[in-house]
Amino acid sequence: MGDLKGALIGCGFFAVNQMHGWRDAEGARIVAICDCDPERLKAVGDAFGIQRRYTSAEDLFADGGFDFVDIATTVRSHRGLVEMAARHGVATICQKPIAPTMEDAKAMVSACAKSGVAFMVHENFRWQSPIRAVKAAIDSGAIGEVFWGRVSFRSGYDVFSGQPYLATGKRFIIEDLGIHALDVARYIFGDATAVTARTRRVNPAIAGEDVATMLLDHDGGITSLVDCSYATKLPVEPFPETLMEVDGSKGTLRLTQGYHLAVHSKGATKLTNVEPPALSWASPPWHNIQESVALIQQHWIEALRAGREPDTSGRDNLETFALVEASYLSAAEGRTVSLAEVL
Ligand code: NAD
Ligand code: 89V
Repeated sequence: MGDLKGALIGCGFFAVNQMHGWRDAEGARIVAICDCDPERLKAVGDAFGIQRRYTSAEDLFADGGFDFVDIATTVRSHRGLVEMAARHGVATICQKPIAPTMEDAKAMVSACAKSGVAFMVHENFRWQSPIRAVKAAIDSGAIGEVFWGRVSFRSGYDVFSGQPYLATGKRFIIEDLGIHALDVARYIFGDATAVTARTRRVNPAIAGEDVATMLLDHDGGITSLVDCSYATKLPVEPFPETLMEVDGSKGTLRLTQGYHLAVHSKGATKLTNVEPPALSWASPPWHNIQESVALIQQHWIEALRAGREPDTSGRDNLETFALVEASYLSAAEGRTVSLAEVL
């Protein structure tokens, strides 16, 4: 079977990781790229040797010649581009956050379903190998039945220099980063039914909230805490590590800074280093995220070829996006919000 052909739209800050991932992927390659900014288009086109270049997505789709599109633009353009792909019958990956509103997100899922095209949200944090190691340890039964958990991302890293738009939106940390941690909570503890959230802005130079704390009720009775901050100045900067604590009926699990996994069970503690490999193109400390980009892209290729729904399909991601919407609503109104209110 020949390689799947892909086109990438949006040649910005993060897309470079995606282009590296595609270059190394087995079974797919990028044949065309698009960005409305000609300089960014040229930089990525030259770096990755892509000749077919477009400044307009309409022109890209009109010319066609690819099996899927990878949308790596910022959130405002997601709905228009996903609907355009659906109209052209092209399978689609879209970066997180899926959309600015639940109405847009649902319309995108529905457009792809009506056209019969596969649709995956690039929600990569659950593909990080330390998170996979946590899941495997729980699935092994070592800590028994899980009843409590925490997903934590606290940092003082300057994300604004690489992604200046993050400082300007009314929404910041839940929409951009908390969304990953909320998805990890779903992946590990199951779907949530309600959320209680508190937010605040510590950094006066940005428009949105940079600290958020979310208490989740999960379907199976598990309670989890999802907390994130970009206002936390630690002696050793943990960016971009997601830390975890899980308590079960027979033991506990801790994923601590430095990619240390401790599984405590039957009176013994097993310590494992779960640091992800730094791929040849990686730039630490981003190697954790970068590895997960390569893994989710490989998953897409396999799912598309097998005609299987990808793990983070648009349909699945509505549940994660609902947690984002419910968290903002909860924080604004100071009450617990049921997911059914926003879904
Ligand atoms: P960016 O602003 O650096 O890049 C976006 C690019 O898209 C720009 O070059 C812009 O010119 C182009 N663009 C915008 N609208 C377009 C359109 N309609 N047609 C063609 N080109 C268009 O942004 P970024 O930091 O690379 O973020 C892009 C997306 O990636 C965001 O949704 C962000 O949340 C997400 N992101 C994800 C991760 C992750 O780990 N999954 C990490 C960082 C960013
Ligand atoms: O993963 C992301 O979406 C990034 C960052 C880690 C900087 O928050 O925007």
